[in-house]
Order: sequence, then structure tokens, then C-alpha cells
Amino acid sequence: MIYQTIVEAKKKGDKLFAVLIDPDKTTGDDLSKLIDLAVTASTDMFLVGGSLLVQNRLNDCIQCIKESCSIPVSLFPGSSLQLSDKADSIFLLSLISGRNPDLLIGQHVIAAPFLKQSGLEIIPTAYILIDGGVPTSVSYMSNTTPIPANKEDIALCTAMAGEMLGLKLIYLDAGSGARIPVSERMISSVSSAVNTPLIVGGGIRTPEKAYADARAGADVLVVGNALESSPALLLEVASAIHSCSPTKVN
Ligand code: 1GP
Repeated sequence: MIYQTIVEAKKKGDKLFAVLIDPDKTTGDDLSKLIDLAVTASTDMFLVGGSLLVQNRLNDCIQCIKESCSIPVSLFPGSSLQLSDKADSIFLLSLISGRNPDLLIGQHVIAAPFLKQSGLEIIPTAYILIDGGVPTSVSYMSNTTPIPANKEDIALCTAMAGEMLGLKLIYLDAGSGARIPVSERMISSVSSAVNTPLIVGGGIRTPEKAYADARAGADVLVVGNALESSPALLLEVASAIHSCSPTKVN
């Protein structure tokens, strides 16, 4: 169970590394190579999805991962069209930084019957967009305004509300390809205000930033975009994140 893994890791102070794969962009040999690197680096989980998928490759992508390794796969869906029972779990995102009812409850209603019979582990996730310095696909597609990058108070009150509503993960996301990733200051403010495991992603491009985010209080670090152009970065980022973990051998 992916959620249990995250909770247990948090209890021990271990930091987890998630590789985000956009099934439109990483295919064929590139996908196989990324999976091999992920296995070598003891990657903790794959997230699969994107704000807008146009190529209908979601199932094939997940199948390729499942046939190649035992790293768990979670759906990270941009919409209710991005569902697959080939994954292990789904981050069922409620976009609580926004005020678009479709992404707070509408898409979930559409997805509910499929999810009910899918056998997927459902992980209700408080999804909080932070301004990443450029208009990202997720802010455009979701028709929501991200929280300004320097407004830690808004982010932490949003995270607290998400926790009070019973959501099981808090995901602070600057959006894929963000120019400015979520600041350590914001990560630290949010992580000290909630007990819920904290996922951080969007624009992380260096092992140093991943390390700093883990030290600031992120429990799971997500990297996607940077690996599309520099797959070998995966090894360095994984090592930096796992070096923060008291119980992991690096
Ligand atoms: C995006 O947090 C993820 O939703 C990962 O972002 O692709 O910029 O690494 P990147």
C-alpha cells in the first residue's frame, strides 16, 4: 500500500523520491532507460499523468513500468480521463488552492464509479498550486490562480484546511516545468503546521534543491520535467533525497 509506505517513512524521518512520467513525452527506449535508472536509484514510486494528455499512451506507459520493475505506480491525473486500473493507486486530487468546483468535486463524481470497481488504492490528496514564476499548463488547464510564492500564510492555512477536511496527503506543486520551485521557507511553514505527509514538486532540477526541500520538511519529492532532458540526473537526485533518510543505506 503506497499510502502506508509514505506514512511509515514519515514516522521514521525517511524521505521518498517519486519520478513523474508524462506518458506523452517519455516513450519507447527513453521510458525503458528511465525505468532502469529508477530501479538503480531505488526510486520509491512513479507518478504517471499530466495536465493534458493527447496521445492515449497512459495504459501502455503503466504496463511498461509494471512489466519492468516492482516500483509502485500511482496515477497523478490531470482529469477524469486519465484513469487506468493498471496502476497501483491514484492520488485523488482536490485542487484546494483553487476555486474551480469541477476540480474540487466535479471530476471526482465522474470518476467515482470507475474508481470504485478498479481496485486502485485511493489516496485523497490536497493539491495546492504555488506560483512557479511562469504560467504552467496546470494553472491554465485548471483555470485556477496559484497561491503567490511568498504567501506562506495562505499556503499553510490552505494545507491546514485540507488536513481538517480529512485529505490524506498535502501536495505543494509549483507546476511541471516551473521556473521557480516551491521555496524551502514555504515548505518549512507548511510542514510545521500539518501532520499529514507533505509532497513537493514542480521545477526541481538539482540534487541540491531536492536535498534542501527534504531538509525543510518535504516527505516526498517529485521530479519529472528535468529528467526528460537529463535522465542521469535521476541518480543524483535520488541519492541526495535518500541521504536525508536516517534508515536508508545509500
Ligand atoms: C509537476 O510536481 C510535478 O506536477 C513535477 O514537476 O515536472 O517540473 O519536475 P516537474
